[in-house]
Amino acid sequence: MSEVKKLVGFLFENNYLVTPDLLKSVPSDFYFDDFYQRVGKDLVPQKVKVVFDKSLLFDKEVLNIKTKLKVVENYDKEPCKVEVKDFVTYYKNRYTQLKNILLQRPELQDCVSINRALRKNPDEPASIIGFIYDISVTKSGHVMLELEDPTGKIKVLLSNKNKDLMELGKELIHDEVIGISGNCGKEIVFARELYMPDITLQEYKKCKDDVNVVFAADMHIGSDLFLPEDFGRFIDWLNCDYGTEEQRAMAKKVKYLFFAGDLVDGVGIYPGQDAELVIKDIVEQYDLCYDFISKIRKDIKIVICGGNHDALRLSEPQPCLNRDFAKKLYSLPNVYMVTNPSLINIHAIEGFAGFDILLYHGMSFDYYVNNVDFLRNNGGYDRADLMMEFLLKKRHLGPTHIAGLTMPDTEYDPLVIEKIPDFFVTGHVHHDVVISNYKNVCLIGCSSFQNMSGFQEKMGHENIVPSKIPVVNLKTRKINVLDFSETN
Ligand code: D5M
Ligand code: FE
Ligand code: ZN
Repeated sequence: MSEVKKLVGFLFENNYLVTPDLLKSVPSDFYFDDFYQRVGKDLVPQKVKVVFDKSLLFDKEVLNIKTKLKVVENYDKEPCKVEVKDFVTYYKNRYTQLKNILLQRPELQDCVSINRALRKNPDEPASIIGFIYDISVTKSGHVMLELEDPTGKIKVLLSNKNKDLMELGKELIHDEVIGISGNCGKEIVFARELYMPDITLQEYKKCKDDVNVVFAADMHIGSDLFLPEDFGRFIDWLNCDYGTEEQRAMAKKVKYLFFAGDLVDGVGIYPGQDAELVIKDIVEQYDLCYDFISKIRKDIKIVICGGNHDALRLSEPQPCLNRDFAKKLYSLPNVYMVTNPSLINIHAIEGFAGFDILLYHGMSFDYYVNNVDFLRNNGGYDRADLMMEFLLKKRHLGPTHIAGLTMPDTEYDPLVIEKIPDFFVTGHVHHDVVISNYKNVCLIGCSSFQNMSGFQEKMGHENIVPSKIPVVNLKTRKINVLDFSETN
């Protein structure tokens, strides 16, 4: 007799309802004897027929794995009136934060203020740390920078004879903070070395529990291009109700799920959006989002941040989703609302430090793809991982002032990447999932659940690939990408 038949007989005898849905949920590795020892022998026979709780079919070991989630950094300040002088304080703070990171390098220990470097004699060595105020290429092909710190501005020459400097020069952008060591000329430093705040090599962590974490973004619920069937299949898979046996086994181990923004399409986000909306009310858009997300197993911890389509201010950091608009989502016990960006620690259990996840929607990518040749010529929007690497080197999520809108916090700059994460996860681009590793930080660019828009087509996006989901195993660090599209 098959294992499933034994189960059906047993449930029937004890007056439990056997539904087709229940039968579909029986795990591929189901053994009746195990089930009987675990659950069956303690089951109370029913007087009237009742539905059997299908979660009991799963191995208790997996279901009972403890999970832990802590929001490490969230930007939960109340909005306040912004004045021009706040930007001055904001940039001073950013300078101090990034300078402190750069000062961890022995080569920059004896750095001086720009004011002092300007007074040095020709040929004297000097190290300085400053914002890039200007970048240009001289007639003879050298890169000329102008660096600024709170004491002044100075020119810095990157000679075209120095190949390493020329390579680094390709990645430089306005307003990032760098360190230079070199020799002084008259009101100029001839650079010998250029230092970015960059990250150091990280420990490649693995945990002892066989658990999975899953990343998604950009459903754009409410848009006529949202893919409800695909998203529905994803939810069914999470509930072990969809996919091959192997895929369902993978779903069973999912304990954490992250959404990296643009959950809904929003209202009034761009001119003429109304015509492309099937749901024109923001609350109804979030309500439909709730209808999907509320179906997910409650033992999965779900983290949500907003994006530029969510009903939030565009200045970064963006606050958590609006409590009135997304009221129903807030009612879910397993949902954690976080800001964009935020840092979340998962699975810090039994002496293990857990994994830090930097979650960022990715709005600043638009500026960098369009303005940095180095990024555009190396895959542009197809390579969210290169953009993440680019930002990690600068230790900032949007260094260039005109790259996006910023809330000028007067206490510290929350967009500085102070703590180096284990995972850096973004959405926004809607291209195929990208996975990469930079100094052992796992970089993941999510796909979407929205078909290509007219705007994306006009902007020349060729690789819009919705409905793909990366599944990361935290024990092995193996990553599988699942495809929930219809054609799959
Ligand atoms: O927009 C995200 C999508 O739109 C993504 O595919 C990039 C594309 N996009 C957004 N701005 C630009 C610019 N400036 N150039 C090229 N492509 C762009 P979202 O509306 O957030 O879903
Ligand atoms: Fe989007
Ligand atoms: Zn977006």
